[in-house]
Amino acid sequence: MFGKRSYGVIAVGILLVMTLFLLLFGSRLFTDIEEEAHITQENRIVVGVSQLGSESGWRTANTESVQNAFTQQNGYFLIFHNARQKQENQLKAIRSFISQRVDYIIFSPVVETGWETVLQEAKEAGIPVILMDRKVDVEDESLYVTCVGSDFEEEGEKAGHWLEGELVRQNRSSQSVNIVILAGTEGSSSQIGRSAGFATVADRHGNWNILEEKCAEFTSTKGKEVMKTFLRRYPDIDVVVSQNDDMTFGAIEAIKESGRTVGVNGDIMIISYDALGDALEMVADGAINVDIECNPNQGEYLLEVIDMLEAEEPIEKRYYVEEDVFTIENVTEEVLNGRTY
Ligand code: GZL
Repeated sequence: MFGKRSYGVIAVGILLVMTLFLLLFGSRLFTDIEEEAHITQENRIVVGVSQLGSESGWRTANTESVQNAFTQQNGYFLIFHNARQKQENQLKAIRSFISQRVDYIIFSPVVETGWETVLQEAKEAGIPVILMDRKVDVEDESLYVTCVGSDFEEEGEKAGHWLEGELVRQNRSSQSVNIVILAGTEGSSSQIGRSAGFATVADRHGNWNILEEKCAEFTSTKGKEVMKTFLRRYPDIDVVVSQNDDMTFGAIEAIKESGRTVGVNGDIMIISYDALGDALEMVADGAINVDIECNPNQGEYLLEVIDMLEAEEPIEKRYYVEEDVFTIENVTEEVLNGRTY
């Protein structure tokens, strides 16, 4: 219908109209978007979160709970940073939150020490700091408002108490028991607390021999590697205490590859922490004897704390999340179907 020349004229005409539109309204268009972003950010509470990494299934669930809590719909502008297990990355992230003048800083400290200076900087900037999951070891506790997390020492004691009861049940409470411990990130409050809590109970039993405690970084790869070392060094291990499920998964692989068996009817008892859904399946199957829950769903607790701070209500120094202990006796279908992580 139209010759080639006509199509060319039409194309040039459309280009001219579009250019004219952008010249007249383009700057306003972008300004509107920018202002909109600025306005929405202005009307929202800006929270800077430094997450320590993504080393485990627990950490993934913890991150999801934070991201599901601090949403635009809930009135928040979330700046989220993953430090990939490095404290220096967390320090950089916190300083960038300070320079961006966020309303709140939340972080899960990868280790307990080395935070005084940056927390002092946040305090001088008038930005409240909330600890998530793990604690910091500081002289001046006014450097942070509160901590939402677990009582790791209690978790360690729960593991010890379970083993006490189990050995009585097996009529082995006076026999020699050889124990190895896969520890989490050295210097993290979860590792410090769980090790201390279990040791408190173990110290009451002269027949419990802790052959070795070794860091396996809360990862399944390292858990398998360290367990292989333990199996080479100690031919008669009775109990593995693994400070998270990811290390447990790796350890069980190593034990099975060595020809030994695990769990309720196995050679080696498995005590684990976190209570991830996949691990609870293994509790139900009898491969893991007991799993001490560590609840990663802290987003709602953090949201409530900030609501209280916004309303200038009094704040506790610590808020503990609810946690349970799982064995084959209480891991029901309902529990398994109800797991959110
Ligand atoms: C516990 C948390 C630990 C988990 C691990 O609160 O700090 O770190 O037990 C995670 O799975 O890596």
